[in-house]
Amino acid sequence: MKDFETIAGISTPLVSGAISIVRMSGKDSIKIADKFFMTKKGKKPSSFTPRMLTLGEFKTDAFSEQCLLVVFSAPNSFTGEDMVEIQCHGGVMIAKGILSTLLRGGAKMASAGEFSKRAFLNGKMSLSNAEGMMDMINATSEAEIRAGYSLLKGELSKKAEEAQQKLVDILSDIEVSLDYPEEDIEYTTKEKTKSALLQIQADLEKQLASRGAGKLIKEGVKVAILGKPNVGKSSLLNALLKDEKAIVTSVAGTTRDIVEGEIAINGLKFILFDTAGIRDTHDEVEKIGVEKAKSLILSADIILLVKEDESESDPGLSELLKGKKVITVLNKADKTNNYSSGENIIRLSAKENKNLEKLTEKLYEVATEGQLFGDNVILTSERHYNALLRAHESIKNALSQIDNYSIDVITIDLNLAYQAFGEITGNTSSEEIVNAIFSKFCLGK
Ligand SMILES: Nc1nc2c(ncn2[C@@H]2O[C@H](COP(=O)(O)OP(=O)(O)OP(=O)(O)O)[C@@H](O)[C@H]2O)c(=O)[nH]1
Ligand SMILES: [Mg+2]
Repeated sequence: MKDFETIAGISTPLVSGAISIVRMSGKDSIKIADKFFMTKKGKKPSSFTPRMLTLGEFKTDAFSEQCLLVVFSAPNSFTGEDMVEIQCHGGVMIAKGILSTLLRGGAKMASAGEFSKRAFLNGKMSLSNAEGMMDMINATSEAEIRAGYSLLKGELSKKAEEAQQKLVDILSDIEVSLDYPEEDIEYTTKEKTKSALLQIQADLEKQLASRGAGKLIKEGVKVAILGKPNVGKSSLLNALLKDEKAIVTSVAGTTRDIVEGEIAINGLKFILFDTAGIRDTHDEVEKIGVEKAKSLILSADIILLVKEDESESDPGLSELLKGKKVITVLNKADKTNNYSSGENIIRLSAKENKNLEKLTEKLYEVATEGQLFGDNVILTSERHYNALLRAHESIKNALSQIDNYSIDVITIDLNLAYQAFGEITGNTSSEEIVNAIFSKFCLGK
């Protein structure tokens, strides 16, 4: 374990609440706690049983606080170092008073993510475990939390470690074959190496292909609601949101600005954008709205093209919609009482809330393309994607050279691949990358 300075920070949000937690990590933390905390019977933290909450009095210059303290001794703590956690009454000033007392006692103020960074540096978790933890903390949908949990559990880093182990095996085989440079050994080594590399390549391709789904999970699926004026776009938005968010009137051209709202379907986040009805207009404000609606098409993942009836003429969007995922919504089905739906055509009534579940099912199906967010690793992070892309490139290079050159030529590429995998586990990442990742964490985390 490395020796770092003892740090202290407030780990709960700085708002008034029921309790706050102040914590310290580092070899002096228990010694510092001894200076300020004592039980009724005069016992100090250094005599406490680790992992047992103990009631006592914490003395600051300004006040004395009755609170709970728990000691963790290295390496059995979150950071792997000696740690002290103080659970005091909530409220900003009490926690701040305790923190400044600890700083006076010799602790250094923890920077954002420093506790987690120490956990990583002390080998308590891999880099991608830590990123998974942060993803879980910041998750706004169930799919995000599931993906974060998979990272935290180490599913991705396990795969990266396995690939690294395979590369080490290959590299040592090559080493051996170079020491015994008879033809046939090199030949069998080449064949063995090739099949091992092809296996790594296939695994990588599967993981890289999950990036699309990973983006949707992290950023949400962007859905633009488009159509002519008065077809019921805003009514549809409101019905999906179960909220009267957008203004609905019988006047064509009601919506001008883009109105946005979020829903979850099967735990996946969808961001809905209601837009101005598309038509030629001389109204200056409406014109801007129509342009905004059209430009939204580019960034949307799915378009809901709302119509009142199937034979309705195209509102002049067909060029723009080329190559996009479009679901046609035939609204106001209550007028005809025909709710039959076809492939990518859903009949519904936004006003009467009928058949909306057909649409949400369809949205999920189209967004995920039938791909299940099951047990597979899903790449939600651009950093991981880039690392695996580099690993893939190096493996590809190695495979393209293996038949034409002496086998030692590929060791350079194999080492590069090893390094790229190591950026996921953290065993080859530079200090800069590590710092950048942990600086995104909260203070006190
Ligand atoms: N019968 C029936 N009327 C509907 C339905 N959905 C919307 N309407 C009516 O259609 C009119 C227009 O609805 P909006 O939701 O404002 O339509 P819009 O497409 O947003 O219109 P613009 O913002 O002007 O482009 C309103 O009078 C709604 O009450 C529906 O499912 N059935
Ligand atoms: Mg509208």
